[in-house]
Amino acid sequence: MTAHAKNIDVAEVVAHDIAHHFHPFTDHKTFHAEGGPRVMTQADGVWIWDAKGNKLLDGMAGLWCVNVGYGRKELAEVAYRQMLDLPYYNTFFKTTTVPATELAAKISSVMPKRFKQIFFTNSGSEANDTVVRFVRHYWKLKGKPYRQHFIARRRGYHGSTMVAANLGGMQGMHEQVGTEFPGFHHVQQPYWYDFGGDKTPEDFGLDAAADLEKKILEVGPENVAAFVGEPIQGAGGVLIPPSTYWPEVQRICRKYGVLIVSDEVICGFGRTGNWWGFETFGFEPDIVPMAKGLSSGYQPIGAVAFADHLVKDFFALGGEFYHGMTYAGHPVACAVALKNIEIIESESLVKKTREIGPYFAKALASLRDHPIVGETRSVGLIGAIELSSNKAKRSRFKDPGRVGTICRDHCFKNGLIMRACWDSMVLSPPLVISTKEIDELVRLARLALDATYADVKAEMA
Ligand code: PXG
Repeated sequence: MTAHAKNIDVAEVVAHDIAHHFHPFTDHKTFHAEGGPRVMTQADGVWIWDAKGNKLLDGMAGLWCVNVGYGRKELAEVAYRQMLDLPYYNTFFKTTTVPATELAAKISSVMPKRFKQIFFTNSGSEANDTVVRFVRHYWKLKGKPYRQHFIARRRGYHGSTMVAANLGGMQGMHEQVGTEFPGFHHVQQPYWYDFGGDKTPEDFGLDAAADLEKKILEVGPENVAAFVGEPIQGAGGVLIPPSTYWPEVQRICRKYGVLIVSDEVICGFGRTGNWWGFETFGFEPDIVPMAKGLSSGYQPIGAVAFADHLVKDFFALGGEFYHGMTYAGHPVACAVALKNIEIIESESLVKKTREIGPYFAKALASLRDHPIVGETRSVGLIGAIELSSNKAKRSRFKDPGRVGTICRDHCFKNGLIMRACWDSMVLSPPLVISTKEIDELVRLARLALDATYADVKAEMA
C-alpha cells in the first residue's frame, strides 16, 4: 500500500459517506446495511487499490472509460499547466480557448472526413440531449417539422438526464420517471443469446433490424427523425450484434430518410479495435455522440460530431442554437482529452486493441467449459460472460441479476472488478492491458465463477 493510502482513516470516510453521500444508481438501504462503500484510493495501469490496501484488477476500466489506463502523469501535468494558464473560460459569445479549438480539430482528424464540426458537452448524457435538440431543430429547418420521433433499442443506454433516459430502453428507469416522453420508441435489441431461439445469429440479426422497419411504419416514416443505437449495447450487457444487423439497419434508415446516430460513448476511442464502433460494424452514421474514452475519464467531457450535410443547412438556416452548458468545452477537460488522444495515437492503442482482441476472445472462451457459463463473446477489448442455469438450453436463473450480483461480489472479494448487467458478466478493461494481465483476469474470473457455482449449484436446471 502507498504512503498516501496509509494516512486515510477508512472508518471515518465510510461513516461520512453513509451520513452524507447520496450515490448514483444505488439501493441505499442495502448499501448501508452492508457497511457502506469500498474506498478507492490509488491506481496504476489496469490495477486499482482500495484504502485497506486490497489490489484489484479493474476489468471495467472504471465505468468503461479509462482507455489509456491509470497513472498517466502527462495527463495530470497538462491539467496543472492549463489551470495555471487559464483555468476557465467559456466558448459562448464569439470566444474560444486554445484547448477547445485544438481538441475539436483533433477529434475531427480521427473521424471520417465528413465529420468536421464538434459540439462539446460535459458527459455522454448531455451529448445525447444535444443530439435530440439538434435533430428536432434540424428537421424543422428542413421544412419537415413532423419528423420529431426517435427510435432506439430496449436495454439501450444513452444516459441519465431526462431526455437521455427516455432515449434509453431501461424499463426500470422509465418506470421511476413515469410514463415515457412522447416521441421516443423502442425496438428489439439484437441479443441472440436471449432472443435468437433456434435461428442462426445472422438470421436473427435481420429479424431484429426488421423490428425497426416495423416501428418506422407504425410511427409513420415521415414522422421519424432518427434511429439512435450503440454499436455494441454496453450497459445492456455487451450485446454484440450479428454481422447482418447494422448493414440492414442502415439500409432501412436510408430507405425512409431516417438519420443514424451512433452512440460511441463506450465503443469510441479504440474499444472495439477501430477508432469507432461504426467502423467495426460497417455503417455510416450522420451524428456521433461520444464521452468516456475521449478523456479516458481523467476529466468529465463529452462531445457530438455532426456530418457536413447536416451542419451546412443547420448553420445556413438555423440562426442561434439555444443550447449550451457553462462548462462545455472546459479548457482543462479539453487539454486533458487532447493529450489523451495523443497518447492513444503515439502508443497505437487502437491497433494494439485490434491485435490483442483475438487473444482476449480466446482467453474468455477458455471459460466456456465452466458449468454456469452459457456463452462468452467479445470484440476488441469489450466482452461478456453469460451465466446460465442450463447451458444447452441457454436457460436463465430465477430473478434476473441475482446470480450476476453474487458473481460480481465474489469477483470483488478475489481481486477482480467485473460488472454484472443482470446475469451477463461484462468486461471492458483498459486498452493497455497485457496478455499476462488478461491471463490473470481470466484466472480471477474462474475463481469467482467457481464460488458462484458453489452458491447456486442447487438451482441448476
Ligand atoms: N451512452 C452510452 C452508450 C453510455 O454507456 C452514456 C451514454 C451516458 O454517459 P454519461 O457520461 O452521462 O454517464 C453512457 C454511460 C453502467 C454505466 O453501469 C454505464 C454508463 C454510465 C453509468 C453506468 O454500465 N454509461
